[in-house]
Amino acid sequence: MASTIFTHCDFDGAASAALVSYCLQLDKYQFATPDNIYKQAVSVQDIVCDLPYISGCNLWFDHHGSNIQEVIDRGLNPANLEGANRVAASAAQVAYDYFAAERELPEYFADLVQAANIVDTMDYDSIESWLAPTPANILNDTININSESYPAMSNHLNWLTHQLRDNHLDVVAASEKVQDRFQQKLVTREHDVEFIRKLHFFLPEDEKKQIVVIDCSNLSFAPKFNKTLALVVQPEAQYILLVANEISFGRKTNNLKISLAKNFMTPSDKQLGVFLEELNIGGGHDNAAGGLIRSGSKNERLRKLKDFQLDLLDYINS
Ligand SMILES: [Mn+2]
Repeated sequence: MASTIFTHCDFDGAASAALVSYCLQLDKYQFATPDNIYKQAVSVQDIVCDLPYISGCNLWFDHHGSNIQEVIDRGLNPANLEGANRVAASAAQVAYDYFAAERELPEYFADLVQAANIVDTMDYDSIESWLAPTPANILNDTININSESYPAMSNHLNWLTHQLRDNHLDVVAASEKVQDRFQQKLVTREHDVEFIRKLHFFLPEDEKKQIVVIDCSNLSFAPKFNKTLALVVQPEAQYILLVANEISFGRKTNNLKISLAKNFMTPSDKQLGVFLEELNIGGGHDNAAGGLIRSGSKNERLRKLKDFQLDLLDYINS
């Protein structure tokens, strides 16, 4: 039976899968998130890239310290697992170094790895360079457009991974399909920035205007946008807090979904994931984290959100 490459549904996921696909001559890809990979039928022939380790898979390529730590916590030695894992800027870099040690790789892969490193670590020194229409940014920005369904996005990622396996990323970025998606993306981005401009605010207690808050909990719909675009409106803010209703079975609940991110240009040493874990409402990484504030009524929700915002402000100022 042919092996499947299970990979993350993002740019690094596509880039690392493209490398593995070329080197092992496999062309079946499945895209997953760190959460839903555990529900996928990963068999002993399969390869996992840029996602948590799945016991018994054939090869694993990853660069996330948290995933490597999880392997250690499970009583396994990461060094003994087939494939390659170490903390690095991208899974593509880890896979590249693994295969380059034993063979000559096409030159275009070096550029692909460099692009994955920048995109996956948000290694930009300005908003302009983050939004600049470089081939890497264009490919990354067009992975999901117009709130496409997951199957539609997977379909695009499948095409993209094949393209990146066989071509330089500049060629793929210049293709009609990607350029067409990019034009659509620019239109929605424009809308998203205007939307954030209208909705954003700072807490009165936040004298230094550190946390830009985007509260969508009074909206009747669930907006889908990249909250980091708040930095276009407020480039000096250090943190972005997005608040939205939790939707369950198509209905709004009284619970609030919160997500937090740092300004990628000036990241502090605060651990946002640890902060949410300690409040017992969520978790995540140092630079980005998310959680759920549970409440039984609208009043409780308002009170808990206010308490949370003040806790966050305290933590940031501590
Ligand atoms: Mn990655």
